[in-house]
Amino acid sequence: MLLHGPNLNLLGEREPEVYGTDTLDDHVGFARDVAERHDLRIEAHQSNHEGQLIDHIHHARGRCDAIVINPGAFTHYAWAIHDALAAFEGPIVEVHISNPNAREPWRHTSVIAPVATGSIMGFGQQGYELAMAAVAAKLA
Ligand code: CA2
Repeated sequence: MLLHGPNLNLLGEREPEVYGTDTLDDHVGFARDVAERHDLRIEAHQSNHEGQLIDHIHHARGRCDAIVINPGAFTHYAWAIHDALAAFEGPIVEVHISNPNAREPWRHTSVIAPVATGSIMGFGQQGYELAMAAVAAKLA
């Protein structure tokens, strides 16, 4: 399952210097192509609502092999997403298009990282490619 959090539906519309010009559909399409090369299929969701993301995570349990998640700004304070991910049994990869550690101090904390198998940040769209390769390697 590939999950995107709040405001990521606006990618490509603002702040191209931080997030590039690709839209969310571009990133998801790219991730799908890469996943197929690893013999993986993607179910993708984006939501601006914490509870809806949590519902998606619950629905992934027992059904999806791995979760790749860009939680948007929920990364920095959404402990309920942390708890939901902690109840997921497979690999979890946290992805960020920008490098939050190189930005404002409030972005330096991730409450997702402690329950992720690993985190990939700062590589733009390539982060999704790295995430799919990491999932494939973990599942192999
Ligand atoms: O770098 C990332 O992928 C982030 O998860 C993006 C989040 C940000 O809060 C995280 O700290 C890092 C925010 C995405 C907001 O994206 C927009 C794109 C265009 C217009 C408005 C917002």
